[in-house]
Amino acid sequence: MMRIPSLLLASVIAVCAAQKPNIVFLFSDDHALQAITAYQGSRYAEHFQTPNIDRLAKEGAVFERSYCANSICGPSRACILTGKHSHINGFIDNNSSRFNGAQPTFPKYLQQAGYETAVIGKWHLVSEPTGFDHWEILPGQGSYWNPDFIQMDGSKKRFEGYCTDLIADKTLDWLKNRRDKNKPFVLMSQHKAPHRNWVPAARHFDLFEGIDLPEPETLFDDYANRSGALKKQKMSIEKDFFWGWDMMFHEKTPAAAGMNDGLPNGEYRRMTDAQKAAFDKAYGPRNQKFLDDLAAGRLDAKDVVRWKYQRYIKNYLRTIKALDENIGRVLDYLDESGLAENTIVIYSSDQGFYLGEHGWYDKRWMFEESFAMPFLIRWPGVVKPGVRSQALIQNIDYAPTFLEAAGLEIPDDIQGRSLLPVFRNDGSAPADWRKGLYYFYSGEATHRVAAHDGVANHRYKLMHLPDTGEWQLFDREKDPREMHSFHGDPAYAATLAEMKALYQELRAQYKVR
Ligand code: SGN
Ligand code: CA
Repeated sequence: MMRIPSLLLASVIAVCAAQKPNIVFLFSDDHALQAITAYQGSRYAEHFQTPNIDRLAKEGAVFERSYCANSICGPSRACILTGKHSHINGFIDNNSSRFNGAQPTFPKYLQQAGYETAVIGKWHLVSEPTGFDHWEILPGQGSYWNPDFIQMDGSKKRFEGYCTDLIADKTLDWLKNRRDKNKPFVLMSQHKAPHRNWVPAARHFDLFEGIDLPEPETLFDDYANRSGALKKQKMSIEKDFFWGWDMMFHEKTPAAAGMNDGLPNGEYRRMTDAQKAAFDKAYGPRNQKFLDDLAAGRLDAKDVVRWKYQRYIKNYLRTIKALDENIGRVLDYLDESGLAENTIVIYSSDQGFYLGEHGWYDKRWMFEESFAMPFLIRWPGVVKPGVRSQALIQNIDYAPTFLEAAGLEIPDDIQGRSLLPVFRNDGSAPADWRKGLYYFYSGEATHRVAAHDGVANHRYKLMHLPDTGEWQLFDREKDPREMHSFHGDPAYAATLAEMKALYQELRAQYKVR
């Protein structure tokens, strides 16, 4: 038999490996579709754009029917890593779960296939990352200002600066200087922004000053015509914000009686004196004006809700401004280095979020704003630029997509489906694509959202609340804001039966016990 010189063999392997696409997974925390201009219908588009994230839409595809399997941080991330629903991967909720890092994940499969793997930024799965050649993560939720990062030796290091900038710095440093350039790679660059408590970078403290951002139509939802559970959770703009933590007051600023109750402004406490001075210069006078108006009786109860909404949404979008700028820095580097050509770039976030819809902030409910997840993908030569896909996709699909992209077999126990057939079909779902999505939320104590699970297809959504035995049926074509459950309406009897059948079918398919 002819012997192949080992140098030649090594270079053949290197060439084959080089053809495997790199994967840059740009991820954030709680970024709602309503705050991405590439998603039509961003109500803020007149005042606020995400030009860098939008680049991925122009050069790649936007998935308009992209959803999570469990609308909360740790669970969504566990679904992404494993390609399996929460009841299978074991990370059920944020309060009691710990990710079992011994189970197979897509980074592990790729690592075994010769990829170099890294995760930088927010992790939030309690146990340490496994399957990564390099990692540097925020402890738990992490901080916006002067954040700590856990190092691979377990130690914690504090870095001065703004978290979003620092995560991008570390991402670029890994891409430029730290990785093994002979290997294809997968890099998960995962931001804290725009998670609560929405503290901007100093350069954005004044963005949107002097303007009122549009309010959602349902800011003053009365929760009629739906389960009584909608009145019980604690995530209302009116009642549940802390003046310090969420509304940017703090001990050293004068406040009305009782206003600094509850959680203090923890980010302010982390700042250096110079950072505090910049913060006070921006927020001090605005806080004072609010207090003066309040004291003078110029604000009624609804005006106070409106003021809180403005404070909230402006800070939320300010944190996204820094996020978008930093996504731009990474995309620029991929272009300049020539990596872009053979790199899959994704932008996504662990779930959606309420930006005042139904009077809420936060997530957890299967209602559209928090069930939906952004998903934009650029993959030169495979994903056609400018595609807007209506295929029903879910976060359990990412792992099998990455495995197939790397030329690997998809193990039978993975529950998601590779998106490659959708990419090859210019964004249209192939004939055998899924007809519905399964969703589960545990009902953990934080924010007291009721436990529920359910199914959704292109038009209808069925939710089941086990604590009360209630069914809720929504018709997004007739009622896109989900203000009315039609479960008891005789005109919807056949639809209800069909959706219940889909619910049973998907629960059986996904082995829900
Ligand atoms: C914290 C937040 C909640 C948020 C959870 C989960 N409160 O508890 O508002 O729902 O995280 O968020 S805070 O007062 O600590 O900011 S998640 O993104 O990790 O799922
Ligand atoms: Ca989150």
